[in-house]
Amino acid sequence: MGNQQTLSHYLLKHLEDSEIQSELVSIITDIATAGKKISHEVQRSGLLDLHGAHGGQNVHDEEVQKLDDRSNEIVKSILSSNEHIIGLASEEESDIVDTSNGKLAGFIVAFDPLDGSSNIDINASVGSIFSVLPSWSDIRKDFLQPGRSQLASIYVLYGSSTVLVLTTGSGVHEFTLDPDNGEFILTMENIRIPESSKYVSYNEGNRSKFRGSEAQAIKKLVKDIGSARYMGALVADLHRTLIKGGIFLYPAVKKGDGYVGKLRMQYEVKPMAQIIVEAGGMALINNEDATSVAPDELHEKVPFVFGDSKTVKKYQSYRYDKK
Ligand code: AHM
Ligand code: MG
Repeated sequence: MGNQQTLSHYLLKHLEDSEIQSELVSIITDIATAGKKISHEVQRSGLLDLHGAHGGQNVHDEEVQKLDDRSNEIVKSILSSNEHIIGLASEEESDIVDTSNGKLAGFIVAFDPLDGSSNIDINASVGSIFSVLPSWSDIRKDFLQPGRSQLASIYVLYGSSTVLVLTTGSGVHEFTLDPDNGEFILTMENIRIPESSKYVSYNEGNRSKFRGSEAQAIKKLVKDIGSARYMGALVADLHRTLIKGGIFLYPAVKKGDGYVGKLRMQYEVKPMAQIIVEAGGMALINNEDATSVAPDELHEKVPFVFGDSKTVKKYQSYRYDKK
């Protein structure tokens, strides 16, 4: 293949007008390095005894897998030595990691080191997600900025090939890892979500736990357009939606006396919402634009719906319009 563009060349050109070009290039390059290392481990997980549970639970009371733990260590060790990054927040850590060394302003990164843990042991797709934000002094407060304040949102999908998809606020671009030379190569520029599609994606097993109005809306949607697809790993479900269109829903499910979301604002919802919106789609938390909602706390979980605009609007009309 002639004229291949590597991620670093692309970023230098793409960000040439940005006042924070060198900082963003450095941070995104480090994220890509972490992605390469995790991809390497994911591919060898069966051989390296990295399948199965680690034995502990994370802050969300979920069983931590060995690869979750390993991926978290990889990201932490690479990003904490980046001079521009002053704080990290991980889905697998109970609290923020301060990497400021006394610096007052810089960049903070929230990440889910390995999303879709239930796919690890079965050789199915998993991914990593990163959200890059500016920070001025109070790291803890600055993590609670809404999605539209993100300087970059990135995911790496470890599928049949490893792809890195990013936005820095001007288009969504995909890079594929060339296993022969270890470079991420530009494979899709300015991805736009197809206008509509027949795919509806949600965990059918949760349907009886949805609110009545939600279950009704989804039933109508499936009847109207539906062909079901669900990978159980957000990065993979989102990548399909980005390329093929359709809608993904993880509505609130009944727990005790109330309803709770599953997906995490910082590590999943904010960065994925920015990517979807930047590609021309829509992302919702309840009935609000997901990129404008500010989290109340670090590990907050919310209901999340996203997809091509036509299908999301159809869902909104079924779910929220008063008859
Ligand atoms: P994880 O970060 O522990 O892997 O959980 C997040 C995952 C998402 O990737 C996916 O969209 C969702 O949980 C699937 O949940 P469920 O198994 O309830 O359908
Ligand atoms: Mg996750």
